[in-house]
Amino acid sequence: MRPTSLARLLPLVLLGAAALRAAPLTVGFSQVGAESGWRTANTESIKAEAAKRGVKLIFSDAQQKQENQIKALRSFVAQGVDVIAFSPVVETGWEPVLREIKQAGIPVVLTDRAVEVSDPKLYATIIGSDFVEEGRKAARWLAEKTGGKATIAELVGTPGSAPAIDRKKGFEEILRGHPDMKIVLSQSGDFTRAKGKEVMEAFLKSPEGKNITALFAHNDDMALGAIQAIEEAGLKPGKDIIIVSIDGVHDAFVAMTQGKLNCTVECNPLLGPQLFDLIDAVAAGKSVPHRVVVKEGVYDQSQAAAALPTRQY
Ligand code: GYE
Repeated sequence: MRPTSLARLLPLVLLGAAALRAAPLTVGFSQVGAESGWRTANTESIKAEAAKRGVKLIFSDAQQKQENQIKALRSFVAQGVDVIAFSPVVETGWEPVLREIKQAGIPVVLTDRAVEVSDPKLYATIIGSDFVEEGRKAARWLAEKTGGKATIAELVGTPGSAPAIDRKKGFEEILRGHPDMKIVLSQSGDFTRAKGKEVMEAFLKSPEGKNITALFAHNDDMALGAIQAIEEAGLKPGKDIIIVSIDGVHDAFVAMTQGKLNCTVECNPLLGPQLFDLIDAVAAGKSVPHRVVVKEGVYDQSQAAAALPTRQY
């Protein structure tokens, strides 16, 4: 080839490279479901951020079932997405599909819930909350409020999920320092309002239920369901039974201003911007921290009215 024709070709080659680099990222995202106010806010944050950045998002809702998530992950591989992100319903059972994804050369970014795997390199990074600390915060607040004396019912999150396991762990850790605080009833309400109500109804009818002075719900939605059950049983939520839950969704703040919920420990679902920063970095082959933790607070009734107008979820 003569040098003149090479010179003519060069701009075309450069243009092609630029076009390649500018091609929008395709990201497959498998969400847990739509079980709670937290989850709705989380989904909205992720979709809005993808749209803002011009990312092609293939979104899939697992309806709280691991088998649906595994199917979605395999279909992302088949579609050849650039990055796979997901919030795993439960902690275990991910090794085979994560290996398949690794073999396909697609990086994985976990968000919100963690997995238990023998090889931490099966995913690039996880961004989410410290659920153990959230459980500790709930117990510390309850110990302070009750002077270290409480007969507690616990509404547990989805069995096998990271937030259910870790929140219980953190809560019980603090309880060990308070011999007069005891959990007498504990059952899963699957992080939903309907289940929270149903299980609380059963609690209140049981012999141990008659003595409950406090409720620890692993999320606000279950607490809100339980509040209905408590009212229907002719008791006063927030007074006859002190209630602490986790998330900090809008309706929890409303319930606090009404005196029905006593405290919510914040768990921030607005992870979209940080999640896509990590996705972009991973797609560009940059190194990222293996774990990114979100900062969060604790709110009780005395702060609820002032905080309510500024709550974003
Ligand atoms: O607390 C709950 C949701 O994984 C942190 O899942 C999340 C939890 C959240 O259903 O409301």
